[in-house]
This record gives sequence, C-alpha cells and structure tokens, in this order.
Amino acid sequence: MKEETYPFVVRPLPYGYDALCPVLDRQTLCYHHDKHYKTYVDNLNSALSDYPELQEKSLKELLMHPESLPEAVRRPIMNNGGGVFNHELYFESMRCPAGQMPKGILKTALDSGFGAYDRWKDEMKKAAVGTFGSGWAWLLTETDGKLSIMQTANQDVPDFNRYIPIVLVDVWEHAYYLQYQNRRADYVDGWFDLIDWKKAERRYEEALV
Ligand code: MN3
Repeated sequence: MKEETYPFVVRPLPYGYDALCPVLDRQTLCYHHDKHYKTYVDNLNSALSDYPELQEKSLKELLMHPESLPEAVRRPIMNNGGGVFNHELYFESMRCPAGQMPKGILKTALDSGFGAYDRWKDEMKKAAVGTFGSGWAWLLTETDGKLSIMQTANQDVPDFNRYIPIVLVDVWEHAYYLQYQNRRADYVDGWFDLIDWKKAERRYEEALV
C-alpha cells in the first residue's frame, strides 16, 4: 500500500466522539482531534508547500532523516510532522469498549520484558506521569522483539531507524486538562483501559523480522 504523502489530510477518528466516555469525554476529544491535531496537519502542509522534492516523501521518511531536511524547514517539519504522526497513532491505538488486555506474543513479550503486565503498567505510568512539561510516553519495540519504554518531549518522535512504536500516550495538558485539570495520573490510569491491544499486537508482529 502506498503511504500517504503531501498534502496530508486530517484522518477521521476511528470511533465516535462519545465512544471513549467516561475516560475521555466528547469535548476533550473534539478539541484534541478537530483543533490540536488538525493544526499540526495544516502547519506540516504549509511547511512543505514550497518544497516539491519533500512532497513525494511519506511522513515516516521525513521524520526518519531530519538531517536531510533543508535547515529552513527542518524544525517546522519535525515539530508538526511529529505532531501528526503522534496524534494519528494515539487516536488509532484507542478503542471502545474499554478494558481489553494484551494477548498472544505481545503479552508474552511484556511478561518477559517487564515481569508481568502490571509491572509494565507501573513503569509506563511512571514515564507518562513523570514526563516534565509536554510530551509523550511510548511502548516501543526493536525488530528483535525487545520492548522498551521511552519519554519524548514536545512532538519529538523516537528514532524510527531503530524503534517501532506499539502504543503511546499523549501527556500534553491539552489531552486531558478540560476534563481532568491537573490530574494527569487519573487520565493516564484511564488511558490504560482504552488501549486497543489487538492493533498493538498486530504492530508488534509486523515489527519483527
Ligand atoms: Mn495532543
């Protein structure tokens, strides 16, 4: 399948605006998707608008080789391209109804990498709640199946030459403040119940070589 290129379009949510209640309410999801995410898409397109040679590249290609981007647009492309990538994966990796648990080879990998699902959850929560300022917490894999947790600041992405994302949680205040105000930990607790583990497992399987 050909990967999406410029002009990037706002992907609709894979569920309704009310689907993730009560963890994420309609207003939170509306603002997050229709305003914040859309702004990254618009700004990425405007950063690419004068660079036909970059318009052929997929988002991942752009993000994988920052050094090859013209200096004048490197920061805008990385910031807004990261914003697009991170939000698309974040929205895609949640589902309703809530309360799935990891299964299959991903469950086995979580058990062997972290001791057990609950131990992973503790570590992941620590990373998410402990991210200073705005950013993301990630569960990543390498092509040999080794899982790890990472924090990234702002809209930075992990090095895709090495890491393949499995799930991620947005800990910018805009992701939760309307509903949770300063209670980031409560939002993160709720987010665990929204993870679409079936899709996460598919990403894990595809990452292995
Ligand atoms: Mn966000």
